[in-house]
Amino acid sequence: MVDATAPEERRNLSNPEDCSREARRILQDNDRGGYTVPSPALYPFQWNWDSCFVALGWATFDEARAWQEIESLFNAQWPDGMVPHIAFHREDSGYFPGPDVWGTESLWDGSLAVQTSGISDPPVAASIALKLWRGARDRDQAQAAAERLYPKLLAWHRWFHSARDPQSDGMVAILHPWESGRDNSPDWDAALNPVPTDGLPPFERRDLDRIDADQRPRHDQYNRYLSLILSLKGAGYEPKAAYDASPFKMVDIGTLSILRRADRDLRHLAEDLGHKDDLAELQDWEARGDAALDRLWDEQAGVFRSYDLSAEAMSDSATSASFLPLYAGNPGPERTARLVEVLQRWTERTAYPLPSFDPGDSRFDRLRYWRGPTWGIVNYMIAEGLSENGHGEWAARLARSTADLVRQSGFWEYFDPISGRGLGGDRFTWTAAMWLAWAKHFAED
Ligand code: 9WN
Repeated sequence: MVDATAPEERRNLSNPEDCSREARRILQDNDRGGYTVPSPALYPFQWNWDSCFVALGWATFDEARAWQEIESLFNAQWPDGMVPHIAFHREDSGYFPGPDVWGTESLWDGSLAVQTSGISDPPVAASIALKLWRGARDRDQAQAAAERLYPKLLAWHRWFHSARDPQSDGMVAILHPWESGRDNSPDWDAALNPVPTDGLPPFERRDLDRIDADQRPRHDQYNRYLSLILSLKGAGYEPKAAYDASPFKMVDIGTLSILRRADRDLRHLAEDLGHKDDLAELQDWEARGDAALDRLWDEQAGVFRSYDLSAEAMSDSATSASFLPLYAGNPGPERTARLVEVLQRWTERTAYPLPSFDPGDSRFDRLRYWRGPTWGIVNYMIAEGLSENGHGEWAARLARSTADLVRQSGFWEYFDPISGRGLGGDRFTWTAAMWLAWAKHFAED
């Protein structure tokens, strides 16, 4: 089982230069030739939003490699525009559920370039592509890459706004907790309860070979994850059939916020590249996104929440994703101030913010995956939103917290928000990327 970083390594990482050297090495060690794996033993394939964040890290020392990271992800895009959450470029039996469980090999007359999962991931790609494009030193390379990517990004966003929003009211749904990237968040507890688990085929989790069980989702959740995959697979992953068949239909406040920002950033990319004909469609998506975000504001609690479309009920939890509407754009000064009040309360209870779940809630669990621990990528997005909404001091605080965690504990997948102990996978690529592209600038002597 993995545990805290060796003391010697920790000493080395207290120096920011050594930290940056190690972060670059982590990306290089996990480069599989055009794509980067999150952590080789735990997640040996290409993950969608991981690759996007990782591209920001590559861009700090190898711009060509950064573009290649995003382009390799879009090589796995489905003909209907969906970009899967995992691309299984090579065989590896070390992860469950692998390609055999997803069974996407025969789809599209077997024409997929790589085997993939059958669900998507939070669409950060357009926002990352815009950052790469606007910050690029090699303009010719950036022009060519952005032109190649743009139609693919547009097709993916079209897929979200049609396949996952059949009412066209902006309430874009996820059909599996893994699509949120926040697998076992308390946001999904109530909606997962009715998911049937009778008659599931036996399966063997591989994550528990490597990580302590108290840092991972519980088994009853894995049963439900598998049951949902089988329901989508049974519908042939056909968008309408899958949407109708899925017992889990959530408007995730995280995905909705990320998509809202990505629609705006894709519009900026369209403007920069001169794709004027697409602007009206993009603006329409932005307006729908605003309307949906507005519906998810809880005035009494002063936070945004997710929404269960099947039960027609707001989720009963406030999670770190409740702050992502700051990243989406501009929630307005009053709502922003209310969110900052909640942020203040949460950080009073945790030395290393931002916890992924309300530390005052009885279900808070400082070790268990998305039910308490702090994640660097979430801190990054919320900090972007805070700084753009006039709260630079708070943004810097989250960046310093992330930098301290890395320097004290190492490049872990996630961290105990109370002790700062590293959790999950070690030498994790998106944590390395967040250091290089962002947190290192806030490291204090
Ligand atoms: C399922 C790769 C991924 C991240 C997710 C994180 C975790 C997978 C798992 O790892 O999810 O997709 O098996 O636990 O929750 O955000 O993209 O790092």
